[in-house]
Amino acid sequence: MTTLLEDLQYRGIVYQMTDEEEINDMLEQERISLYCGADPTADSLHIGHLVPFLTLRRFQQYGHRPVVLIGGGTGMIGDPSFKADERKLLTEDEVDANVEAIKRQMENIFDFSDENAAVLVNNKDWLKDISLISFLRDYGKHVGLNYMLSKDAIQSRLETGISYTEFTYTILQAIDYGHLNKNFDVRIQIGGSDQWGNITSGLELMRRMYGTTNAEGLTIPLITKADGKKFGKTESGNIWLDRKRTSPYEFYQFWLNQSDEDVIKFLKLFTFVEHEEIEELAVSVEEEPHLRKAQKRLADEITEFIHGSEGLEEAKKVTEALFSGDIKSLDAAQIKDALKDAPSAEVDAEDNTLVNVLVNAQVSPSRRQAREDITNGAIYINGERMQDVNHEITEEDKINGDFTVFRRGKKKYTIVNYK
Ligand code: 383
Repeated sequence: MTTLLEDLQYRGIVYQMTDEEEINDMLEQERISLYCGADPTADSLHIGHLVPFLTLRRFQQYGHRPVVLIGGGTGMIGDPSFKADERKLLTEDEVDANVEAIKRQMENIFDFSDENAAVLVNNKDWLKDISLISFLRDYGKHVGLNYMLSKDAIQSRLETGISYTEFTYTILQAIDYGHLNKNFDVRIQIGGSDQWGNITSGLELMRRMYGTTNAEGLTIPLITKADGKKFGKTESGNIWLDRKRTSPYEFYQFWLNQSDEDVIKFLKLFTFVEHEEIEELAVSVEEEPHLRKAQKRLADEITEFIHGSEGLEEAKKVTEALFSGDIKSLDAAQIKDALKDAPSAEVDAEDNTLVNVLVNAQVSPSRRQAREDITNGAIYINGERMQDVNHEITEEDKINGDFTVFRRGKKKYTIVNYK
């Protein structure tokens, strides 16, 4: 049997550990509690949050208890770690609303019911009661200024500027670790590599305040891509877990489109697929890359995990419809979603001969070409071939009485709206 730490190492999940031997002993000999936090800076998590929280789940599968922290208190301040600029403060109402939204997402990711059920906490519950005098006397007194200034995570900000507010952030996260260690017996804090400074601040504060020596920290590497581009971003921005921000189809496509160079690494980091199967998929990437088996497995696994089996089915249905051209099987919202990146045009509803619409919407470059395209069978209206040069666009050709999807040739889609 692989140990938990061996599994994490196989998957490339471990970047730094305060004490590898201690951590391994703890994990092998005891059932411990450990935590990871997220600040409610938006009303959804994005895939940049996934690896740390999936890692918490891996610990849960090995019998440990995850404590999931949502930073309703720290979210009022803003973590400066490796951030180029000062954050704009959110209002308390905004933060509270974001906390609720993220809570719901966490509830989908973790098991809150079994034996070593996950626990969800909000640091506003304890941070809000600390008075200014207590903050300065009871906590601040144990934190050396040189120590804080030496942290990599804020070094760059010393040049560009950092407010006292954000500078203090690390003390709040340190207070959290102490609180969770005392009240929930939390022994490890995990986070992305950007959190190393905050995690070690916590250990330092606990050692000084309470003499704690049985707590550790572990960080996860920054996720990189073989092409050097930033992971997790597309043209349209972040890939979010909230389906209203990133649809299951778009989410699925994101994973399906990962390169052969990256796909095995991502299978290890983002899925619970067993080592043996991952190795088989690695062989498949080498020997039969055109089948894209690894990409399909990756996309299936994560989409189902985040959006459930219905979400995955929907994503596949849209993918399939677009591939076969049978878009009639989709509803209006699914079509818009599938063709989000396709060009769209607005044409005069009165000027409704097919030839004119094709030219005005720039589907075909000229009237002559449009007629040729039609007779050649290259033009599709809502997925159905149209070979009548004299066709006129009527209400029947409008999906929901609203828009028409034209296709020229195999793949060139255009969405046409009417004015
Ligand atoms: C707050 C209070 C705690 C412990 C942690 C926090 C949040 C932490 C933070 N984390 C990031 C976030 O919220 O800012 N100060 O967006 C991200 N995390 C995780 C991981 C990551 C980090 O939520 O590297 C990516 O997802 O640590 O950037 O007591």
